[in-house]
Amino acid sequence: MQQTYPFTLPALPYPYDALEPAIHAETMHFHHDKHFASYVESFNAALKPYPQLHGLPLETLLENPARLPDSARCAILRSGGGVYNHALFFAGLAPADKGIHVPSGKLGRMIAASFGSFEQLKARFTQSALSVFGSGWTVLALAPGGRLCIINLKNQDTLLCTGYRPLVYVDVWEHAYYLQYQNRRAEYLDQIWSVLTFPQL
Ligand code: MN3
Repeated sequence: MQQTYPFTLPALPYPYDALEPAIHAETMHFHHDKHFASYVESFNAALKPYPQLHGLPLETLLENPARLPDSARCAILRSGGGVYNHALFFAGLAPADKGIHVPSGKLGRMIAASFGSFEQLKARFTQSALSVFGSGWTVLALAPGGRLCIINLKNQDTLLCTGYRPLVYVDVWEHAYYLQYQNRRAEYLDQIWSVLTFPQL
């Protein structure tokens, strides 16, 4: 996010109902306009008393925990992580008829080399996302050595500082699917592939 304090909620790059039937408009409204918005709000509130941090972009703030004031470190990392993760998640979704939903080119070849096939990546990713205990995220990431891996993140942790580059992000907090799928996380994970997009490497 190329923003500094005060941060604003990025608009969805597609209409609220554009991801149906995988993700219904009602879920998108709550998730984007309430949950994501409240992370932006609490991030700004945590930064407000510290003018020395106001000129720094989100990534810089999260990458340098030691620079943050002791009294606000936890609040800034949690709320900023929520802003960062949701920004990546929503930007990584697209209507079924737009964006790359089946990886091709270099990434397609890397997936075949690392997982055997796209179907096997999906199975492994789903298994990992089902194993998230409590709240968190599942991410397909490029490791520093160029290897692909699937990583679960707890709460609003991020991959910043790790050297891993996130490629595909899935929110597995219950608020991401409960309205539509209730406890059926596996069904949400099965449906989300039709709207998840892959970058061109
Ligand atoms: Mn969420």
